[in-house]
Amino acid sequence: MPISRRTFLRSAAASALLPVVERPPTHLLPGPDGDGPPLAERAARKGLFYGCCAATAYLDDAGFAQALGREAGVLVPEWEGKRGRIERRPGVYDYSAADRLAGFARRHLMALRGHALVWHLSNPGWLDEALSVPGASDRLITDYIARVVGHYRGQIQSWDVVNEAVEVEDGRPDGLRASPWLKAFGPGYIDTAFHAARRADADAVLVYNDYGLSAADPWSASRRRAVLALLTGLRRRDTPCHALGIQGHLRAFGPRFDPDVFRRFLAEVAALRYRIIITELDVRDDGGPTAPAARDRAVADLTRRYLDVALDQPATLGVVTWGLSDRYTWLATPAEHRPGTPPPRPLPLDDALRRKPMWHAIAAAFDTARPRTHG
Ligand code: 9MR
Repeated sequence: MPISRRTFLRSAAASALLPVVERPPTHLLPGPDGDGPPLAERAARKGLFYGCCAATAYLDDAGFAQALGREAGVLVPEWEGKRGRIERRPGVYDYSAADRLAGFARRHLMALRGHALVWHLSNPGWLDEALSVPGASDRLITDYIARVVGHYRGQIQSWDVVNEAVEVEDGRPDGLRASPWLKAFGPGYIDTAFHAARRADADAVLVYNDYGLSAADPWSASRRRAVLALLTGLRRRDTPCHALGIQGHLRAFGPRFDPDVFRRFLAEVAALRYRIIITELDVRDDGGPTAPAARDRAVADLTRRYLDVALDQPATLGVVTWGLSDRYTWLATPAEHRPGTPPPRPLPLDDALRRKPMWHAIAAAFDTARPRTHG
């Protein structure tokens, strides 16, 4: 049953923190699969949001673009919002690709997430060089953020301001990654970035985003500890970071997922007064049975158990999957996929854009989530 237009508009905002995005009634119709409303609507009914990442190349695929416009209420540039794409030459900003994604989002009345301002990967070569010069200026952070966040001011629901700053293996007591940023400026670069983002857009939800926070193994436990320490410090210093982005790259046949461990972590994050966004959900399905149906079941089962915990935490605002269809996933790239093994099926729609068990798992998790009562 389609929800009322008013409910949709209110809940598309996901919280008082997020801007309302208006979508026309056509978006409330069931998809061609005939098995009910899209994920964006199911999330919005509960005051949550659902979205996914995409790249401009996928928009040229008409079938995919249609599925994207229907299922997702939030769009995230998969890589074309990164510095290596936007500032290829120092001080020369090229927003053409990210703007095309923003235009798609606008036309389909989707909200936009920004990803990612300060990361150790996908940077232009000149930047790594500039950061390695002794006495480098922190304007290498603040100028970029002022320009890019300023360019999208008013269009972005939430920004991944700092991405993946934790790497316990680097051996620092604080668990921070010995990234070019940290080497140039010390741990304060994280605060510098959030303050710059806040100055450039006072309304966007500012997010610290990281991976390896969900499973029960010791490696994930050490990452959780480091992230909690980081969030505690940011809060103590009154740094304007509003939410933790939990990437959620899961493994169906990997380290055990323990709902209680994850639940406790979310509660600790919420107790520090952070909101939570699941920002890059997908499920690796290698290392188990090869039959697609068995893999799909395992992926869906883990997705459901994971999201039931995530959505049970009142601080959680929404869920973004890292892609929509198995047709386009980073897990199929040569760096991630072993030749001769079955193509990965980590996302809600299969490569023919049909809804998979994972889609139904996400739908059911939204359907059973407690409604949010944002002001
Ligand atoms: O999926 C993204 C892929 O297309 C890019 O080539 C890659 C490098 O920019 O980044 C991938 O997305 C990553 C995200 O930005 C941060 N978390 C891990 C994601 C998967 O590597």
